[in-house]
This record gives sequence, structure tokens and C-alpha cells, in this order.
Amino acid sequence: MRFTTLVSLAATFTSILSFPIEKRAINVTAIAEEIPDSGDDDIQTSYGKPFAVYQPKAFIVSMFELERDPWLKAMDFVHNITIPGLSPVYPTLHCTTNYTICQITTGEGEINAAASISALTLNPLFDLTKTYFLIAGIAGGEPEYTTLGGVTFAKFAVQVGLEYQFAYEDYIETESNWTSGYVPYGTEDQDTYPGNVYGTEVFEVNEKLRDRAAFLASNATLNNGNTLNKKFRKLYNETAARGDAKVVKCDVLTSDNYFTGNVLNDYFSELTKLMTNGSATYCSTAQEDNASLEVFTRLDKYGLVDFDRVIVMRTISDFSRPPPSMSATDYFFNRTDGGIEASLDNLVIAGTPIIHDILHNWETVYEKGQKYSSKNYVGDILNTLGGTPDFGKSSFDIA
Ligand SMILES: *[C@@H]1O[C@H](CO)[C@@H](O)[C@H](O)[C@H]1NC(C)=O
Ligand SMILES: *[C@@H]1O[C@H](CO)[C@@H](O)[C@H](O)[C@H]1NC(C)=O
Ligand SMILES: *[C@@H]1O[C@H](CO)[C@@H](O)[C@H](O)[C@H]1NC(C)=O
Ligand SMILES: *[C@@H]1O[C@H](CO)[C@@H](O)[C@H](O)[C@H]1NC(C)=O
Ligand SMILES: *[C@@H]1O[C@H](CO)[C@@H](O)[C@H](O)[C@H]1NC(C)=O
Ligand SMILES: *[C@@H]1O[C@H](CO)[C@@H](O)[C@H](O)[C@H]1NC(C)=O
Ligand SMILES: *[C@@H]1O[C@H](CO)[C@@H](O)[C@H](O)[C@H]1NC(C)=O
Ligand SMILES: *[C@@H]1O[C@H](CO)[C@@H](O)[C@H](O)[C@H]1NC(C)=O
Ligand SMILES: *[C@H]1O[C@H](CO)[C@@H](O)[C@H](O)[C@H]1NC(C)=O
Repeated sequence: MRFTTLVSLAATFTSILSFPIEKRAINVTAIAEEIPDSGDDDIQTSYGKPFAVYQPKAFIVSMFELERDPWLKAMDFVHNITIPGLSPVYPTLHCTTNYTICQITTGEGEINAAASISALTLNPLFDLTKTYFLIAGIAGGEPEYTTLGGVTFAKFAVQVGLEYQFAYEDYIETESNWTSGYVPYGTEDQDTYPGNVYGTEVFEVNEKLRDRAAFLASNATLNNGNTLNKKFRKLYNETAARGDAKVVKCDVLTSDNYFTGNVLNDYFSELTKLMTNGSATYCSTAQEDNASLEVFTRLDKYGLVDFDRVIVMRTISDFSRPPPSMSATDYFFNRTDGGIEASLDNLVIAGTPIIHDILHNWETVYEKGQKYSSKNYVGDILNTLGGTPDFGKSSFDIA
């Protein structure tokens, strides 16, 4: 199809949208650019999105139905938009009446998250260069830092599943002091920084924006849980676990493997410290965050999103380890902790204040993004976006 035809199609498409949407103008400069011809052997295919129509100010990222539904109820998500490449279970995005806020459900696990966020960020109809992303999911929580219904905002996201793994029976006779069967890549023991990486092991997000979101959320009245939640908290010794649901700043780890219990939590907690050179405090589990952050990193490099505008919020649906009086399997399979209702409610209760702040102060603060621009290192372990990481090593073998 010729560009002129495309332009008129795009114009027809936009004019039939009857709401005053947050629409941007077609990028005439980009259209006028030459398409690289086949005589060039170093073709860079990075181009803007000349036909983008939607330009949401905030995008909520949910991972599955239970995380999505409270938002669909709370806001006027009247538009369903189906785009190629989303999860077959969740093929449809949702946007509010004037398309200012949109919502995506990625599907669970690292593969679904990476594929769905890629499909969204590369979709030609969405200009996401100024969009703020709120990753809003539920998580297992470490009793030392949080409790059932608690809300956590992360600065670090660490992927802990990328390791060698031995079954207990295979290592215990020869390596009796190992605390789990996991060993970082390129090493022969558990407490050495990995010798090689895949590049998605550690991400660091904008701390100032995280702090703003946590500050606003801490002024909200959280759902503090039902009577069973409150009773179950008292089975723990830790002050945070026994207390009320609160907003805390602490870090998330990502693993496709849904682990639980004391041994693996102790081990992954140590690994999180190792990977971030002691900077991160692991308090919540996830199966997606590093995957989504990897996509945001890649596309920031080509100017299609702003990695500085990503917030990672996890509310606590259950504890990551059992209370001292129960075995790990008993806690995990018998679930007498009162359920996940408070964590689902608190996604919206704690996530809405930053979204409102973004909309209300768009022109003065958030559009330019300077006031809350990062002062910390942001990006991945490979330094893809520039700056100097405060974790990791100066060079790695890339495995
Ligand atoms: C328009 O396209 C040009 C060339 O690709 C690009 O440099 C510029 O940033 C784009 N403008 C907008 C507003 O996206
Ligand atoms: C939009 O999607 C939601 C949830 O996916 C669904 O409940 C609703 O019926 C859809 N609305 C329309 C107009 O298709
Ligand atoms: C879109 O709606 C939101 C509230 O839902 C409002 O804050 C914003 O100003 C509206 N934007 C436009 C351009 O009407
Ligand atoms: C296990 O023992 C070896 C050899 O004594 C030592 O190098 C290693 O650090 C120990 N590992 C742990 C996890 O204590
Ligand atoms: C905190 O909440 C109170 C009561 O809802 C409100 O008046 C105040 O503006 C809020 N402060 C901030 C910083 O959001
Ligand atoms: C928890 O507290 C109980 C009762 O005070 C005590 O017996 C137990 O040793 C404590 N457990 C841990 C892991 O601190
Ligand atoms: C779950 O609770 C039942 C009843 O108390 C008990 O028989 C069973 O062993 C528990 N399951 C596990 C995995 O501990
Ligand atoms: C992080 O720790 C590793 C090894 O433990 C070390 O090689 C590296 O220099 C440290 N990185 C920073 C930024 O301090
Ligand atoms: C995932 O990303 C976070 C930063 O957002 C980082 O702190 C964490 O180490 C990463 N986790 C893994 C296992 O890569």
C-alpha cells in the first residue's frame, strides 16, 4: 500500500472515533523518510510511529484476570481494543472513555509478559513515548518486610530463576553445605557473583518516581484484610507480618518457577543481595516483572517508550513462607490465611493515587517528566541505556 493511501486511511480511522481522545498528529517527517532500499547492507529499521492514534498517559499492566477485574470495575474502561500478539487468553486491551488510561493483561509467567508487552509497545497505533506504566500485580510477601494485603513498590527487580539447578539427592552427598540446589551461572558455588549472564537478571527502575507513587499510596486507606487474614498474621513472629497492611518500599524478584518455603526464600533472598551488590531487599515474588522490564529496556533504546516512567507495584496475596507452626506444604496447600481479596482491592486503592497525580499534573509535571526523573541508575545489568550500574560487574561473558 502506498503512503498516501495509508495516510487517508489513518485519517478516516481517527475521524470516526467520536471522543476527544488523546490523539497525536500524524508524523509527516517520518512519512517523508526514504524506506531503506536493498542496496544498503546495514539497514536500521528504527522509525517512529507515524500513524499512532492512541497516546495514553497511563497504562496499567495486569498479569491475569483477578488482577485485571478490579481496575475494570473501578474505572471507565469502555473501549476494548484487540491487537496482534497478545495472549490468546487476554487478546484485548481496555481504554477509558477518552483513551487517557489503558490496561493490558499480559498472561502469567515470563514468556507471556515479554511477548505481550512487546506486542503492545511495537503496535503502530500506540504512541507510548510519554506513557507511564504501572505494573500492578499480586505477589507472595516476605514476613520480615510485609504482610497479607500489604503494598510494595520496587526499585530493583531481580530474576532468580536463571541458574544451574541440581536436585537435592544429586548434590547433598558431595556438597553438604549448599543451602539449595541452585548455583549462579559460570560459578561452582552459591555465593559467588555469576560469571556470565543473559542480561535480564537485574533491573533498576526510577527511584524518585517509585517514591512519589509510594508516598501517594501511603495516604490511601488500604483494605486491611478480613478476620482470617488478621488472625493468620499473628502466627508469624516478625513485626511486619503481624502488623496491619501498609505501603513499603522493597524489591521484587521474578521466577517462572513458583517457589515457596523457607529454604528457597532464604536462598533467593541472599541471591538478590548478591546480584544487586547488597542494594536490593527482596520482599515480594513475581513471575513476570523482569520480563516486562526487559522489553521496556529494549524499546527505550529506540525511543519508543521511556524506561524512566515505569512503576513496579506488588500487593501481597500470601506469605512466601509458612509460619513457624506449619510446614511449607501445609501452608501452601491448605490455605487457611483468609485469601487474597485485600491484595486485589489494594491494587486499585494503592495504584490509583499515582495515576490521578499523573493526569492532574500532566501539563505542569508529568508530560516533561523532569521533576521525577531518575537520579539513580536505571536500566538493566548490561548497561543498555547508558549510565553506570550500581550493581553487577564491569564486564560479563554473555551466555
Ligand atoms: C517524527 O519522525 C521523526 C523521524 O522518524 C522523528 O525523529 C521524530 O521524533 C518523530 N516525531 C514524533 C513526535 O514522534
Ligand atoms: C470488553 O472486555 C471485557 C472484559 O474483557 C468484557 O467483559 C466486555 O464485555 C467487553 N466489552 C465489549 C463492548 O465487548
Ligand atoms: C480524560 O478523562 C480523565 C478522567 O477520566 C480526565 O482527567 C482528563 O482530563 C480527560 N482528558 C481529556 C483530554 O478530556
Ligand atoms: C561450602 O564449603 C566450601 C568448601 O569448604 C566453601 O568454599 C563454600 O563457601 C561453602 N559454601 C557455603 C554456602 O557455605
Ligand atoms: C491525603 O489524604 C487527604 C484526605 O483524603 C487529602 O486531603 C490530602 O490531599 C492527601 N494528601 C496527599 C499528599 O495526597
Ligand atoms: C517465634 O516465637 C516463638 C514464641 O515466642 C518462639 O518459640 C520461636 O522460637 C520463634 N521462632 C522464630 C523463628 O523466631
Ligand atoms: C491439610 O490439612 C489436613 C487437615 O488438617 C491435613 O490432614 C493434611 O495433612 C494437610 N495437608 C498438608 C499438605 O499438610
Ligand atoms: C558487585 O560485586 C561483584 C562481586 O561480588 C564485584 O565484582 C563488582 O565489582 C561489584 N559491582 C559494583 C558496582 O560494586
Ligand atoms: C528483575 O528486575 C529487578 C529490577 O526491577 C531487579 O532488581 C531484579 O534483580 C531482577 N531479577 C531478576 C531475577 O532478574
